[in-house]
Amino acid sequence: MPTSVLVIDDSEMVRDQIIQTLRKCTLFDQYREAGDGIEGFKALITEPADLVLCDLEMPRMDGFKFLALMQSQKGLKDIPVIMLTGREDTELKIRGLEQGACDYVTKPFDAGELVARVKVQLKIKALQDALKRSNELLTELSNTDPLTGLSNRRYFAETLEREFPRSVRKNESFSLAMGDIDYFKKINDTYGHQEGDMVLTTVATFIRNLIRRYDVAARYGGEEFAVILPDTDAAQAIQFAERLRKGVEALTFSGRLQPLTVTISIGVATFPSPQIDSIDKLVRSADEALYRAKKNGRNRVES
Ligand code: GH3
Ligand code: MG
Ligand code: MG
Ligand code: MG
Ligand code: MG
Repeated sequence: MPTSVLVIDDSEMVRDQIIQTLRKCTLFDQYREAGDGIEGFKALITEPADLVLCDLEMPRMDGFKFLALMQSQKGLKDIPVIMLTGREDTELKIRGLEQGACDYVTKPFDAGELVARVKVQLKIKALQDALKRSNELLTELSNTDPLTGLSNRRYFAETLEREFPRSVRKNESFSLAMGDIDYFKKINDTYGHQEGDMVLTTVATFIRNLIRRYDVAARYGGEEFAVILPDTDAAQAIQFAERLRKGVEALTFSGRLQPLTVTISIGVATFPSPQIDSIDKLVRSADEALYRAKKNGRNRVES
């Protein structure tokens, strides 16, 4: 990604001097300029920058209005802004810092100081970006089952808490399918635990490829899977479960597992229906349907 800086000042001479100074140190790939806050804001909307240097006193839109506008925009408020102020403008510096600027450079500026201050802001920005990425990774990790890569039970519960009320509000149906691999213990006993794991990841990958974009598939327990199906009525949910059941039955395995056929029993529950008016009842109902599927011979869908 090319790095870019935006210099906003109503004086073309000041803009030129700043850009020349930064160019000498090749701190950025792109140097853009704007003559006032409005132009500057438009430039950022078109394409964000890694750093903004902004004059305070400008016609049309001054630096303070520009800062306020940036703070109000989700995609812009994390871009560091260094103010350009007069040497004696202590009040303005304080106001600017309070309104979201991260530093200031006084005019007429000293080239060495300008470069040093810009470097500090780029360093902070790099750290912030790294922190954001590692937070995203951490969230991803804490939501994911390590063996299968499906969502884990924690994320499953969180998704239900979020999506179920949303569906109720929108007057949409909402379904849940709970599947449990049949006689899985026997697979482990016959082929070993590692091969058992391989069966789990193969089934999980199949489920992941079967679901739609807004469905959430989770590993609910050892060899139990749950699929959240928003905006899905009872008939559609049963249809989905049947496709899942048939698909698992048709999976083929390689290596030592080769002749193996795996089957899955599935219970389905849907909101709205007479007994189901809460997340708890939805889960319990899917679980009871799964129990019936087991009792009625396995490799079945019940609702
Ligand atoms: P049923 O048809 O009634 O579901 O029978 P089952 O054998 O599948 O059910 P049971 O609950 O008796 O056994 C589930 C087994 O799944 C027992 C447990 O050792 C195994 N298991 C749980 N988690 C894992 C795992 O992560 N890897 C492997 N390989 N096995 C697991
Ligand atoms: Mg000015
Ligand atoms: Mg089980
Ligand atoms: Mg069991
Ligand atoms: Mg089982």
